[in-house]
Amino acid sequence: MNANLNGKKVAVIGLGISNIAVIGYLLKHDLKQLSVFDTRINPPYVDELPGGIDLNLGPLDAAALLQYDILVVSPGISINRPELQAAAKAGVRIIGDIELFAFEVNAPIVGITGSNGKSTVTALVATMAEHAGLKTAVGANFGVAVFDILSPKVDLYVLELSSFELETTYSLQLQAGTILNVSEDHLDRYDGDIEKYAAAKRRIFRHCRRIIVNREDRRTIPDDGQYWASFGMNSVDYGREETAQGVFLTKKGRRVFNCRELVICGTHNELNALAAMALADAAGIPEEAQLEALRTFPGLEHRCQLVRVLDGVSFYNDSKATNVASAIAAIDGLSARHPNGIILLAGGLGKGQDFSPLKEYLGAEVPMMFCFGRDADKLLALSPDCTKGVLNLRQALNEAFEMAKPGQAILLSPACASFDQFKGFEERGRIFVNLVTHLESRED
Ligand code: UMA
Ligand code: ADP
Repeated sequence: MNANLNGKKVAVIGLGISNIAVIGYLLKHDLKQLSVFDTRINPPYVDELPGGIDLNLGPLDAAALLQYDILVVSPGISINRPELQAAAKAGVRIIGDIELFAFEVNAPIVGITGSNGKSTVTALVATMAEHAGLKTAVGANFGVAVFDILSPKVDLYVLELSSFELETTYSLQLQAGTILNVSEDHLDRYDGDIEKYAAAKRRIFRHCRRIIVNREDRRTIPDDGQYWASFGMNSVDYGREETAQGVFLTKKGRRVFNCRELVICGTHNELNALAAMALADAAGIPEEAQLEALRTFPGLEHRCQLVRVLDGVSFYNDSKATNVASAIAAIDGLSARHPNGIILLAGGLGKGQDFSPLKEYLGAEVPMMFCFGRDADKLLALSPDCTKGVLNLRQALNEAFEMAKPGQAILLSPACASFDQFKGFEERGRIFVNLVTHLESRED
C-alpha cells in the first residue's frame, strides 16, 4: 500500500495512546470519511476528539466496518476478532500506526522486539546514540506513540516493537533490528501457540538491513537463516568471556567492557548490553559512545530495582516482570546476592502461560511464594508447601516481611500482567514501592 489517504474512508479501531496520535495525523488529510470505534463504553481520550467526529462505542459492528477502505487497528485489539477478519476478507486494508509512520519517516530506524528486555535495550541504544550526539527519538511499545515522536529534526528513531504492532506492519524499513528472545507471553492472542507468536515477531525482519539474532534462541533467527550479527553467552561474535578477573563483553573475541562497570545487573542484562552494542554498531554509533552509555545507564524503573533494605531484608520492585521468563531472570540475577533465599510475590493475569518453569525454584532459591490476583490458583498448584494464597499485594508484602530473615530478599516479580487489580505494571510497582517505603522496622 502507499500512504495516499486522500479520498479514502478510514476507521480507527481503538482509542488509546497510539490511535489518538493517529487521529491527529489523519485529520491533516483530505479523507472521505473518518470514524472512531472502541469496544469500551468509556475509553480514554474521548475529550480530545474534535467535535462532531463519528464515534462508535461498544461491541464492534461487523457490517459497519465493511464500508471502509482502511481500518487502523490499535495494538490492544486482536486482528483475529471475527469482525476484523470479515473486513479483511472483504478487501478492507487492516494496518496499524507503525505502518502509516513507515511512509512518513525519513531518518534511520533501529527496531527491537522480544519477549523480555525490549524496553531496556531500546533505552540503552537510545542512550548510546545520544552520547554520540544524535538527536534520538524513542517510541512505539515503549509507551509513546510513533506519531507523537515523528519530527524532521530526529537523526535516529529507536522503536520498541511488540508482536501486536508487528502484525499490522508491512512496510517499515529498518537500518538494524533484533528479536532479543522468545518465551511464553501473550499466548491468549496466539491460540496458545508460541510458534504463531514467534512468527509475528519475525515480521520485524521483512525490510531489515542488518539483522541481529540471539544465537541461543532459534525462534529469533529469520526463516532463511541469514543475519548480520549474533549475540550470546560465549565469546563468538557479540559475546561474553568469563575469567578470573570477572565477566567481559566481547566483540569477535576482543574484550571491550568489564561487566563490573555495568550498573544494571544479572546475566540477562549482559545479553541486553551485547544486543544494544550490536544494534549500535549496525547503526554506525561509535564504540566510545556505546561504552559510555553502558557505564552510566541506571536501568529503567520497575525492572529489578532495589527499593530499600529494612532489618537486613532487601526489597526489589520488578513489577515489569509480566511473564515467567522475566521472573526467572530476576531470581537468577539476585540469587547470588541472596543465597539465603528470595521470597517471591507473584500473580495477576497469566495470559495463558505455563507456570511450571517456576517450580524448580520453589523450595530452592525461593523458599516461599505469596500468590495473589486472578490466576493465583495456577501458581498455588505448583507447590502446596512453598506457596501461600493471599488477597492482594499488600497482604503478600506484609506476610512476606513477617517471615523474612536478614539477608533474604522480598521480590515483586509477578510473572503476570497486572490489569485484574491495577491500571498497569507502573501502578502495581508504584503501590509496592509506597507500601515498602512505609513499612516499619520489626526491631523497634
Ligand atoms: N481496548 C479495548 N477495546 C478497544 C481498544 C482497546 O478493550 O477497542 C483495550 C485493550 O485490550 C488494552 C487497552 O484497551 O487492554 C489499551 O489498548 P490500546 O490498543 O488502546 O493501546 P494503546 O493505549 O494505544 O497502547 C498501545 C500499547 N498497548 C498494547 O499493546 C496493549 C502500548 O504498549 C504502547 O506503549 C502504546 O500503544 C504506544 O503506542 C503497552 C503494552 O502493554 C505498554 N504492551 C504490551 C506489552 O508490552 O506486553 C504488548
Ligand atoms: P520488555 O520491554 O520486553 O517488557 P523490560 O526491559 O521492560 O522488557 O524488562 C521486563 C522484565 O524482563 C523485567 O522484569 C526485567 O528484569 C526482565 N528482563 C530484562 N531483560 C531480560 C532478558 N534479556 N531476558 C529475560 N528477562 C529480562
